[in-house]
Amino acid sequence: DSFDLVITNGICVTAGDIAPYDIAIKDEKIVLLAPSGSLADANATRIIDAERGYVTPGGVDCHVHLQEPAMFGKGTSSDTYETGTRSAIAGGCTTIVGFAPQQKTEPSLLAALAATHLRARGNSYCDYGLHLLVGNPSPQALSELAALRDTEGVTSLKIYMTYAALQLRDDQILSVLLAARGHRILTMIHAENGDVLTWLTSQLEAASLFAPKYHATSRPPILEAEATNRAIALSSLIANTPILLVHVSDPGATLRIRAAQTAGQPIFAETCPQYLFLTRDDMDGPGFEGAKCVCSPPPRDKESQEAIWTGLRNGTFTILSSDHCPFDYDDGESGKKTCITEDFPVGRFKEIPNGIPGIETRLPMVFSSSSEGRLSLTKFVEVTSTNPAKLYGLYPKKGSLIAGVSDADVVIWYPEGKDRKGLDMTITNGMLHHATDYTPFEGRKVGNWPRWTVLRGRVVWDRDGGGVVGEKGYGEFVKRGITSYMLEFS
Ligand code: DUC
Ligand code: ZN
Ligand code: ZN
Ligand code: ZN
Repeated sequence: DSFDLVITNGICVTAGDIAPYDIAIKDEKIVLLAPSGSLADANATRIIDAERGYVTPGGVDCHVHLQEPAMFGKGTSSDTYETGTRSAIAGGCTTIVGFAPQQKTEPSLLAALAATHLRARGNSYCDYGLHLLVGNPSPQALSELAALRDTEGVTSLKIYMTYAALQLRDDQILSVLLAARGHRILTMIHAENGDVLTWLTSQLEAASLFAPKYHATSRPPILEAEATNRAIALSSLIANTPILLVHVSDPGATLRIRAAQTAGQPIFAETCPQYLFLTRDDMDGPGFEGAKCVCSPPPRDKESQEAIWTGLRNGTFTILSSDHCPFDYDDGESGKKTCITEDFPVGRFKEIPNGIPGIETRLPMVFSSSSEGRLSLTKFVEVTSTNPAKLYGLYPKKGSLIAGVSDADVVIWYPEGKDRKGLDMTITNGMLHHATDYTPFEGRKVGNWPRWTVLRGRVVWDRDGGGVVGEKGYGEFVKRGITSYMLEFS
């Protein structure tokens, strides 16, 4: 038999175990797992010697904003589908799920989806799915859920409890949850109390407090905990409809989520690298640099970081996504994070687009933490690949290394130990492949990086042999099924 690609001499890590075996790939699929070294001389078009480096399933990042029209009123995405997905594969991520945003003035979800397909199609380096971002839960929109699921392969929605342009009232949230439940569609919720943070923002502005660091003051942790609690309460009213709380940053919110899970409610939660690696002090940088770390919810304090790590370890958080939501710091007119004007010489936190880039740094930063004992390697794979694939109906095509079943999406890391070529690197924006003019993680050390990224059997990233060697357009739209987790709650 001849294979397209063999990966020999690697130490494979899945959510279930760590073991040395060889992987054979044919026609875009993993077709065989065999004892380590046994395929070293196999008949294959290409053989990669992993040199005892770890081999993991390709990363699955299900919270990525690319090329969305200005939804929050300010800022233009600094990455397109092309540049964002190029950045993804260079960081070991082989599948993303982006957002198709429906504006408040737009009655149809299907129309919003079609508009996003036009931006993404033919432009992606990695495989991708789409969530519907519901800005207007009109009767028409909610009547389209069946078609979304059965025809379009879209099985999840995102709704907001904040942002004037998107914020839903509680009764609207209930309508969305009820409709979603009927079709076993998963609802993602951005839980911050929008009315209160708008009021706090006016208070700060009235006191002439405009600097980036006041972004954190305007969004204290209790706003997130309150809205998280409310979202959980609303989901319980609809016979415990499963929900996913996105980008959780606050220990109080985390405790509430854990309590609901302990009580048997189907509550899922996501966190992001910014809540593990940044604090609010990073928004107090020199000059206006603090704007580079402005995202919502804002990074919190050191103790909160510890609580979020604990929540990852103990399973409160099902997934870890990047929430890549990029805006240039200072490039061109639109989308700038610097909003310094004559009237506002220290800028104006209220005008800073909320969101940071991180699609490429997510896996290396969190993987490196495992060598510091923060997260086991199996847990790393679970929260960055396997669980996102299960949660969003991509499993077992994505998120694992199952012979005969899984797509051949694989990341090969550098061998650990002496002569660790490529290890102990310092992140700089210059080495990244997005189009954004900064990274909030500039200067941070990482202990490893994807050496090769393989997408459906093709090497698309070869760090020592050309860098990005994949092509735009090779990435395919993936129709998703019903969340694996919801099958338990039918
Ligand atoms: N929410 C997100 O999910 N991404 C960036 C901005 C925001 O508030
Ligand atoms: Zn194909
Ligand atoms: Zn959000
Ligand atoms: Zn987001």
